[in-house]
Amino acid sequence: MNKTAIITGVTGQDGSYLSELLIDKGYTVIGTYRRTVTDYDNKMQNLQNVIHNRNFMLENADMTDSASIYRLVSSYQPDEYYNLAAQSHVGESFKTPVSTTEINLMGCLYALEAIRLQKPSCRFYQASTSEMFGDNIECPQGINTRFSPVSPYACAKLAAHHMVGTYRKSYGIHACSGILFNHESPRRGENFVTRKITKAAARIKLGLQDELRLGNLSAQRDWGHAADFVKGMWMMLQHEEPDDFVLATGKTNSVQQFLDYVFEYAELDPKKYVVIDPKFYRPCEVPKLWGNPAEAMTKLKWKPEYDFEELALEMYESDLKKESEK
Ligand code: NDP
Ligand code: GDR
Repeated sequence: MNKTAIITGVTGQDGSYLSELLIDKGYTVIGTYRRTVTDYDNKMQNLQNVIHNRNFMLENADMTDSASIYRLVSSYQPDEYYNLAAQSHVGESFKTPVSTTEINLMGCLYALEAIRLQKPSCRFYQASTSEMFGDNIECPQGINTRFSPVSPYACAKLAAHHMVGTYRKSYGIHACSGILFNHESPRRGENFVTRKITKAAARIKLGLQDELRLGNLSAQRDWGHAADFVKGMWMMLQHEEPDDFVLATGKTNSVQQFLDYVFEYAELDPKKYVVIDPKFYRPCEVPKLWGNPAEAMTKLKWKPEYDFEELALEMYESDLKKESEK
């Protein structure tokens, strides 16, 4: 029998790639989004490849509304539940610490409780994050590295992470946390640094913009492609033993290196266009993320296919096309 999966946060970057993957595998996908008064078409932009598929359904739900999460699990009795919904911007979480915590922690707890009470055999995936390693610069960071979160975003995600482990141990729920390092794509939100850079480079190239304002260029990140990472999420839930896994490429680059690579490809001199703006600095920074995905590679046979250069160029080319068609 075909499986049914709930994906919260389906309109985001990962939700859209995961929907495509699951539909290709024959799943029925229930994707949740939160209604806003304006901009429905824009919200659905990432879902163009699945939105008309008869095995894809959209449901309205808010992660801060326990009743809506409970209703979803109760009515669809899912085989798998992927909790991707989050206030996912680290910098923004300093400005909205309470709502970030409500969404990122309580949303996870509501789902775990709904599963425990309504469908305990449902397998659960939680979107944990390398931000939980925070300012611990032990490198590379792996499954046994000490957590040291330094933002409201990461604190809420770490509490949710522990909640997942607690439900697994206490109730035997097949619940897994994927500790994912940064992953990007042409569908990345425009206020994350990679997309901000590729979009600006494209617009500068086309004469539509003449300045790019950025914050800390020395931060280092382990950047992979979202399409590779959603495969790892699915693999975690197919693994017999529920466990936590790190997904990363195993390589790290600075924001400056990402910037230089994209601008050089676009034949632009970053010095002419980039302005450092303190507005984009965070009260506390995560200086270096560099992941060790050894367990995922051996136990799940997961392996990322994209490298840093392919990722950056795909994002730039996509932005160049979008901006020139506007
Ligand atoms: P996005 O920001 O692209 O997507 C987040 C999704 O969550 C959006 O669909 C958003 O909808 C939804 N959402 C936010 N608040 C609520 C709410 N209150 N109720 C319902 N839905 C809500 O994130 P990504 O796709 O990049 O990431 C997916 C998950 O993985 C997130 O939990 C993120 O924290 C985590 N993660 C991401 C990594 C990355 O590098 N991309 C790395 C590690 C973890 P709306 O449009 O309405 O805001
Ligand atoms: P991050 O991603 O915080 O790692 O979280 P982001 O792209 O926002 O920042 C990466 C690094 O770039 C520096 N930076 C800037 N960042 C933004 N957004 N805008 C700027 O102008 C800018 N200038 C420099 C940041 O200070 C930071 O060091 C992402 C999110 O997807 C999280 O949800 C996820 O959990 C982690 O990755 C792993």
